[in-house]
Amino acid sequence: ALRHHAGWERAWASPQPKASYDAIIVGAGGHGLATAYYLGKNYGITNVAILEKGWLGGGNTGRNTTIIRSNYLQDSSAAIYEKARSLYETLSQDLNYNVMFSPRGVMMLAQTHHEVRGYLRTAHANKLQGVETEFITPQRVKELCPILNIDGPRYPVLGALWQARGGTGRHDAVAWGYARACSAMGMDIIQQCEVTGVRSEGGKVVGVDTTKGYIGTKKLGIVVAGHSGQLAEMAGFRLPIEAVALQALVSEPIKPCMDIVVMANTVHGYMSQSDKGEMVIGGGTDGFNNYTQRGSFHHIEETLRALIETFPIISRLKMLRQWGGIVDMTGDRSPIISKTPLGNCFINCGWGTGGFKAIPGSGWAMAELMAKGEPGPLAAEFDMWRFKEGRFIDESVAAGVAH
Ligand code: FAD
Ligand code: PYC
Repeated sequence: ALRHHAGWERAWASPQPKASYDAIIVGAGGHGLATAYYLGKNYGITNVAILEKGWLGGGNTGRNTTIIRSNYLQDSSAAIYEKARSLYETLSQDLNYNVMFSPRGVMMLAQTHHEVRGYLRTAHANKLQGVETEFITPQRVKELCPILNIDGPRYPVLGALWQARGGTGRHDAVAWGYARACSAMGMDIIQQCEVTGVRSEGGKVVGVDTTKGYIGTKKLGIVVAGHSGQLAEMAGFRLPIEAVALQALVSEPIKPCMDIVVMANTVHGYMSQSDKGEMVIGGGTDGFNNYTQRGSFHHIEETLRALIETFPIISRLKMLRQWGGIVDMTGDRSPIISKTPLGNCFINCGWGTGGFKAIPGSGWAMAELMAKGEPGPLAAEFDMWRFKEGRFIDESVAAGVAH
């Protein structure tokens, strides 16, 4: 059947780099591509190159478990994650590309009294922020997810934070849809093009060295997730970011048995079912810094042990695939969307274990920052200097994934 694909039109062009651009984005993950897209769509800036050292969407964007929600505690977080979630609602129509957004509902189990208090607080905060969530009883948990064992054995389910409009999307399609739209606007997506240096004059960025040669630019956006520290070093500043591996795995496909997403953060595991029937599973981050896109072995055991307690019916499932991504963790578990010490050089990073859900909102805010040179309301609180000044945006509970 593949020979019928021979005449298919490519979704995006693969040009050679021009000598210079109005803006260069480093990193063709979801956040980099969305930044480029909204630069074009919202500000008419289309003389843009997106430089990618591997293949587009091959970083964390193509490696995540696709959970989308906006049930964060702090106002600035709720604003940007809810902006992203609401953009996801119409993203397929906006891009004319099916990103398979599935608002099937996301449930975060409360399995200790401390967690009950924490999630009640989040539900109250979300009400004030206009984000629809609710704290639900164990009986409602069981109704929504009959395969869940709410009695324990280690930690009984005491309730859950439920966001009915949260869900999942197709991660590759998000990258591909934005890429096609960027290419259609005349932007250059240049894969296999690693940025190896950042050049400046008079305190302002003037271009980048790459494996395809020097490319000039008036503005630079660094959007490289786990490699942010390396790019920042090239641009002459340091970031409060740690790179660690986060892994996921999928089972063999089975009949539909679960139509929501469940996160069990006390026992450290979460699960949803893909359209193909595979159970999509993940756990916590590695406890040490590393750049292996793999993750350590003991986490697989710990995650599966936790999920077998929570969902006993998966105990005899075979696992098909396992992989990891390098996530960029900040101390307060919130992102950085910021100007930098280098003029006309901007950075978007620190989404850590939770940035897939944020892609449209993050791109929207980063495009505004790059176009205007100053952050708009969505990005205003997420500058990198908050770590120096102690203005933390603590989201360690809402991040959901064990760190
Ligand atoms: P990436 O997609 O990693 O893109 C950065 C790109 O920069 C890469 O393609 C890389 O090759 C490129 N790059 C790096 N250095 C250079 C260079 N020198 N020159 C050129 N290009 C360079 N988030 C959620 O919201 N929900 C989830 O369920 C979820 N699950 C996850 C599960 C796992 C296993 C992992 C690893 C992550 C998960 N995340 C989740 C987090 C989410 O995947 C990330 O926050 C998000 O994808 C980051 O996107 P990005 O575009 O910033 O980074
Ligand atoms: O941010 O919701 C999330 C998430 C779940 C699993 C990994 N990240």
